[in-house]
Amino acid sequence: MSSKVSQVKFTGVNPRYSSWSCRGWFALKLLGVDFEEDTLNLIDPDFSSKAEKISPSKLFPCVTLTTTDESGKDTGKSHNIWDSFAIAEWAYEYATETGNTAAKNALYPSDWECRALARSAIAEMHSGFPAIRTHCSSNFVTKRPFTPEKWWDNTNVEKELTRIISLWKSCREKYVERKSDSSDAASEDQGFLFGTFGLVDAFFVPVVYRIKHYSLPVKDEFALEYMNKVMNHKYVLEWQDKANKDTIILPHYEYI
Ligand SMILES: N[C@@H](CCC(=O)N[C@@H](CS)C(=O)NCC(=O)O)C(=O)O
Repeated sequence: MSSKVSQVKFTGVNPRYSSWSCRGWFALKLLGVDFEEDTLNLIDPDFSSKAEKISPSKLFPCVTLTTTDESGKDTGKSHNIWDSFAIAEWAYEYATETGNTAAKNALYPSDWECRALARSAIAEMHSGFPAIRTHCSSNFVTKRPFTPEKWWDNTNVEKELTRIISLWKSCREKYVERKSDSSDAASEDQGFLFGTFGLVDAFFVPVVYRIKHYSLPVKDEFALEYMNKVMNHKYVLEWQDKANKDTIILPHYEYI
């Protein structure tokens, strides 16, 4: 018997800090479904017991789906999708299965060559860049001056930053090439990596914040322009608002 998604619930953690939560949340925004939202607090003494009831890995974001059967009756079952990349892939599959072409094209580029590169860029972001993650922990609110003596001079942060900018450029080059080669690839060009703000841009939002909020030295014109576009996108501004309203301070992400 086939089941149908009747309700989508998003659970994230501390929006002031959680880079992974925002990526999963952007995927649902791009999918364009109505969803309920809940936020857990990493320093709540009951975090672990609350987390294990929702996410099998006890890591967030996690999306919980409620389903109905063919007659529209609640199946009484819920399905959890944890990990930002899994949520992104589920969103694309759901848009595809429900024939929602607008959402499908909002999530990933319609051209397969662009889509393959977008997925590779997301995967590289999802599993890579350990130096930036370690030394510039995610914080959507607090801005710091550039302090090279702290970690810039003796870590791989600069190398990773160079790679990130080169990855952004290769996405953009592929998009421009495919746009002129194939009418299928020609989404409206708003200057994002593949035209409009999609999953690939969403996965780089926390990196853009790290660059801006740790005042990392970026001189590349394209990168500067791209980062400004990202920070002014409506979903990013919405997340920024959530982060600004989050008053729970996690000292180990704040006073570094
Ligand atoms: N690879 C995972 C990482 C998820 C992750 O590490 N989430 C952090 C918050 S940003 C978390 O839930 N931490 C819980 C804990 O530290 O107990 C993803 O992409 O979703």
